[in-house]
Amino acid sequence: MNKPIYVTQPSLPPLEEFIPYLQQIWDNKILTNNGPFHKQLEQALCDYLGVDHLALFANGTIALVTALQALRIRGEVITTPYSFVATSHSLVWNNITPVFVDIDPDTGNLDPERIEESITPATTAILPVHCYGNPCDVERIGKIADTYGLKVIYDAAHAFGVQHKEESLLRHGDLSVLSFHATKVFNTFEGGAIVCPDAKTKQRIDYLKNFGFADEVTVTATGINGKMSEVNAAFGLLQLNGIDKALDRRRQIAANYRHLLHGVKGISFMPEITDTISNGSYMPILVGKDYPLTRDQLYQKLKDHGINGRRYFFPLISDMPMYRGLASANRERLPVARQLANQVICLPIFPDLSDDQLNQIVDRIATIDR
Ligand code: T4K
Repeated sequence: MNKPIYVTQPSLPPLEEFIPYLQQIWDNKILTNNGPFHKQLEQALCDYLGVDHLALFANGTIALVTALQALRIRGEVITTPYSFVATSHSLVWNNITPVFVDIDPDTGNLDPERIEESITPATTAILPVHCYGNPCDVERIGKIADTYGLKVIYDAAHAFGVQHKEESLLRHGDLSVLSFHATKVFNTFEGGAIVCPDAKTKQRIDYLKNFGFADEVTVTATGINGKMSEVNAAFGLLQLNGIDKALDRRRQIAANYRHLLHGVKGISFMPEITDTISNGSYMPILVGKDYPLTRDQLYQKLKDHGINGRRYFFPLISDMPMYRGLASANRERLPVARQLANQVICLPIFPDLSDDQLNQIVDRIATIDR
């Protein structure tokens, strides 16, 4: 069997390129707490992403938890069942009740048509996800939020570098939260960030991620330790040098998959979204009734051949034991999300995936009897 291929693999620059960064950390002995690399990476990411303010975090989950704290969100929050568990977990860690709303099958994102019917007097915010980097309907979500006086926090864990209508997708909503986990298009081993529009909010977030400290003796809030270390920040700066090339290669692989799998009966894709430059973060295919194998059979067949796709996002969050009891988790309320969760396989996509590997994957899908 060939070497296993995983759903993703982080791109790593040559190790010797990282040594000078480590040398600087060894020389100045600042390991964390808003050190020089941390400051540099915050600025470099604002410049690269085209956003005004960004606060680095130790990971995306603690950034989500803190974003909800920063805006003092309480009560109920409307969110999607079709995501990684961290989205809903961040609500529960803040004693907030997630209210699951069904999704749009073309994007995997919250369906704006279904949001208003779930708003109650306890609703304070909407927490949508730009699933697979597909932009949410930011205009309509923004309008609903304005009408009902709700905050919007985008879980943008998949959306690094996505441009929508000629600007960063991260400029929408009150806050956007990024993940820089090893499996993401831009990684700092572990890491994350909150993107915010104004300096005052950024300051509150900076206090919250550092136990609430405003200065040596003043604690302004019950903050947490969510800081990114200098090693992670230095690695982020190095990674940023290669990000354009990495995104280009991802987009090329996505286009190749679409081209090569076009016409395979029973296999389809989500439509490409207009006015959007995607980041090729995930490569979801939908396995339909016309395909000779079920989704799970194809998933297993690929696995047997060393091709480790993933069923992101199966099971639905709303079907997990800790959420199942919620009224909004009722099976009948989420038919589109359920259907998608039962159809999707995310195929391997990462910059170092070779054309040979890609052809091998396509061949396994297109050729049924092997
Ligand atoms: N919101 C959304 C919408 C998210 O998708 C996520 C994370 C978050 C919030 C939370 O952000 P963080 O707190 O994680 O920053 C992975 C990731 O652990 C998770 O970050 C990610 N979403 C989720 C979609 O995928 P798993 O359990 O599938 O990861 P794992 O360990 O099975 O990795 C997948 C494959 O990647 C492996 O089979 C091999 C490869 N891999 C993985 C790692 C960790 C490597 O080659 N190297 C590595 O270091 O959750």
